[in-house]
Amino acid sequence: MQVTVQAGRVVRIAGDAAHPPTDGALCTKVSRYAERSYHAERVLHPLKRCGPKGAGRFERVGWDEALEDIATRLKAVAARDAQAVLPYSYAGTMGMLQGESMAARFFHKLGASRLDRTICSMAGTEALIATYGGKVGMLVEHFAESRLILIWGSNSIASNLHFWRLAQQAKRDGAKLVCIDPRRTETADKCHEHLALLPGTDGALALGLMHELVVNDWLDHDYLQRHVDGWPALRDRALQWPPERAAEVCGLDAEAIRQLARDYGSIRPAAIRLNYGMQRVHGGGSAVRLIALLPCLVGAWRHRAGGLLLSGSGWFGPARDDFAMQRPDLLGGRRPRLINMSTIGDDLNREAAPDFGPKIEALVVYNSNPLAVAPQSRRVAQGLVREDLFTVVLEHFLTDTADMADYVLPATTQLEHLDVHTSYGHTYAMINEPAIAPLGEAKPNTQIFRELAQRLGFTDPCFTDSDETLARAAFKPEWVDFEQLRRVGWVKLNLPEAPFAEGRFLTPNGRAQIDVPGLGVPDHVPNYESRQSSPDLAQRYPLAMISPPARNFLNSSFVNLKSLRDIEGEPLLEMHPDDAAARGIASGSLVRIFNDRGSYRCNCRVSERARPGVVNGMGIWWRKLGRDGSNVNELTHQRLTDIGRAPSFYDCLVEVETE
Ligand SMILES: Nc1nc2c(c(=O)[nH]1)N[C@H]1C(S)=C(S)[C@@H](COP(=O)(O)OP(=O)(O)OC[C@H]3O[C@@H](n4cnc5c(=O)[nH]c(N)nc54)[C@H](O)[C@@H]3O)O[C@H]1N2
Ligand SMILES: Nc1nc2c(c(=O)[nH]1)N[C@H]1C(S)=C(S)[C@@H](COP(=O)(O)OP(=O)(O)OC[C@H]3O[C@@H](n4cnc5c(=O)[nH]c(N)nc54)[C@H](O)[C@@H]3O)O[C@H]1N2
Ligand SMILES: [Mo]
Repeated sequence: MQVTVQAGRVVRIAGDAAHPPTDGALCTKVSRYAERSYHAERVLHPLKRCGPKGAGRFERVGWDEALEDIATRLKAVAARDAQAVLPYSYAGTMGMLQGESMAARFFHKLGASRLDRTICSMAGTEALIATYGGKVGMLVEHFAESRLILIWGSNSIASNLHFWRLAQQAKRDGAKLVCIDPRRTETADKCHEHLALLPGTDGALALGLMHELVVNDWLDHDYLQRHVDGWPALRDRALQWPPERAAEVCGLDAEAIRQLARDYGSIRPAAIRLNYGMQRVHGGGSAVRLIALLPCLVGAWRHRAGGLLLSGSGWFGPARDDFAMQRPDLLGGRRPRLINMSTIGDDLNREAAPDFGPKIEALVVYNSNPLAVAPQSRRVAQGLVREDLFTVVLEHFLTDTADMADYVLPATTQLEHLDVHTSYGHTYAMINEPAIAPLGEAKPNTQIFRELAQRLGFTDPCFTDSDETLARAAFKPEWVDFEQLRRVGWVKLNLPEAPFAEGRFLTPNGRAQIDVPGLGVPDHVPNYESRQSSPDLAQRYPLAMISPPARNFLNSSFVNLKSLRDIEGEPLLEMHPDDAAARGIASGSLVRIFNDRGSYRCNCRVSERARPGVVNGMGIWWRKLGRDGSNVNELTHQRLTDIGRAPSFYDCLVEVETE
C-alpha cells in the first residue's frame, strides 16, 4: 500500500504496482483506509465509563489516570490469581508487532490466562498439520498456469482478490474454473461450473470424487506409493462412497460429481484453492484432511501449478522469531490455563470451578470485536455486562465490544504505526512503515502494553524494547534481511517452486499422512445441525444458515464507514425463491430469523444466490448498526469443530418468518 502525505495528512492510498502478489490493486475496503483513519468517530483520547455497564457512555480522561487505574485493578485481580485476567485479541491487525509482541510479553509476565486463538482457521490448520506436517501449500503465483482450478469454499472476488487475478489469468489461458460453494457467489458467477452443495458436506464430496478416481483408475500409483502413508485404508473408505451416496448427502446431482472427478482425474495441472469458509462446520477438520489428500491421489503436486493452497502461513514458520517477539520464557515455570476464544460466551459466564479455574474477572481486548464476531452473541453480551467484570478495550472506534468496556484506550491505525507482516495467501514478508504521526492521543498497542508493564513494575529490559527493535527481531536474518525489507517494502521467502514434487512433506517421515494417531482415517462428519443429523431440530428450524463475509466489510471492521455501508445497504438475508414462496416472503421485506438461541431481524433478498434449503446471512454487521442491536451471531452456537477447537459458524439451523 502506497500512501501519499501532504502537510502531515494522508491524501491518497493506492496499491503498489511493483509488489507482485497485489500487482497495484487494493480491495475496495482497504482503499478507504484514509476515510477510516480520519473518521469523525475515531476514539482519540482515553475514555472511562460513566454510565451503567454496557451503556456505551464514557468521559474523557488523561492517559496517566487511565493507565494508573487499570494497573491498580489488574494488580488487585492478579494478587488473587493472575489467571482471572484474560487477554482477547485476533485479526484487527495481523501485524507481528501490534498483534502479539509486547502484549504477549505483558500477559506472560503477569501469568494471565492464555487465549486459544481458534476463531478463524484452527480446524483447517490442524488438519493440514496432521496431513502434511505444516500449514503449507502451493505458491499462489503458480495458479496462473493451472489448467483446472477448484475454488472450494471461497468467495475469492470478495475475500481474496489477489488470488482472483491469477485465476482469471489462468481462465484467459484456457483453464477450467469450478466453484464449490453453497452460495452462488460473485465468484461462482464467473466460474465454468458451480456445485452448490449443502453446508458441511465437503467431506462427502471429496470421498465421492475419490471413489471415481479409484474405480476409473485415475490415480498416480507411483506418487501414492512413494509419498503417502495409509492409502489402502482411504481407498477402502472411498469405495463406500459412490457418487449417488455422496450426491444424496451433498444435495447435488451424482452426474455433477462424476464430471468433476473426470476433470480432476484428467486435466493437468490441477489446483485447489481451498479456503476457510468450508471448515466452519462440525466436520470442518475432517473435510480439510480429505480434500488436502486429493492432490496426492492424482499426483498433482508434481507440477508447480498443481496441488492445493489453503494457507501458506506455515512457510513463514522458520523465518519468524516468535520466541524473541513473545518471550514465553517470561512465564517461568507457570502454565496458565488456556481459554478458547470461540467459547468466550460461556466462559465469561462461568463461576470458579476445579475444571475451569478462577472466574474471569478482567478482560483486556485488542484487535478484536468479540461481541460482534464470536458465536452466540447473547451469551457474550451477558458476560460482558457483568458488573464484576473489569474490561479494557484498545480500539479505533466505539465498537459493540468497546461499548461494554470500563476503559477504552485509543489505538493507532496502520497509517500511524510501524509493523511487519507475514501472509497466509502469498509468501512475501512485508513492512508497514508509519505514514503519519498518531492522531489525537492514540498510541500503538505495543506502547500501551509497555506503559502498563512499567506501572505493574515489570523491570525486565524486554519491556522497554522499541518498535524498531521489535521489528528488527521479528524475522530471522537468514530468511528476511531487514535492510532489504526496509528498502523494498517486502522480501520474498526463498522456497522451492513445486515444494512437494518429490514428496518431502513436513511430516516427520516426509510422507503425507492418512491414518493419523488420535484422528484415524478421515471420514465425512455430518453437521451438528442438519436435516440428516438432527431431524427433530430440523422440523422446527428447517433452513441451514451460513454467514459468510460481506464483500465490503472485513469481518466487523469497516462496517462503520458510510461509503462502504452505503454499498452494502443494510443487514441482509438471501433466500431461494422456493423457500420464500413457501413462507409468503417477498423480496425486500423485513424478516425475523430465529432458533432456540435467539432471533435477528433484517431485510430479505429473494435470490438464486441462495440454494434451496440454505439461507445466507451476509456479513458481520455491528450489532448497534443492525435493526434491534443484534447481528447474525445471535443465531450461531458455540459447539466446536471435530479438529482444532474452532467455531462452527456455518453449521446452524434457523427458521425465517415475515415480520
Ligand atoms: N471482503 C472480505 N474479505 C475478507 C474477509 C472479510 O470479512 N471480508 N475476511 C478475511 C478473513 S479473516 C478470512 S479468514 C478470509 C476468509 O476467506 P474465505 O474462507 O475464502 O472466506 P469467504 O470468501 O467468505 O469464503 C467462504 C465461502 O464459503 C462458502 N461456504 C460456507 N459454508 C460452506 C461449506 O460448508 N462448504 C463450502 N464448500 N463452502 C461453504 C460461503 O458461501 C462463502 O462463499 O477472508 C479474508 N478476507
Ligand atoms: N458469523 C460469522 N462470524 C464470524 C465469521 C464468519 O464468517 N461468520 N468469521 C470469523 C473470522 S474468519 C474471524 S478472523 C473473526 C474476526 O474477528 P475479529 O478479529 O474480532 O475482527 P474484526 O471484527 O475485524 O475486529 C477487529 C477490531 O480490531 C480493531 N483494530 C484494528 N487494528 C487495530 C490496532 O492496530 N490496534 C487495536 N487496538 N485495534 C485494532 C478494529 O477497529 C476492529 O474493531 O470473526 C469470525 N466471526
Ligand atoms: Mo478469519
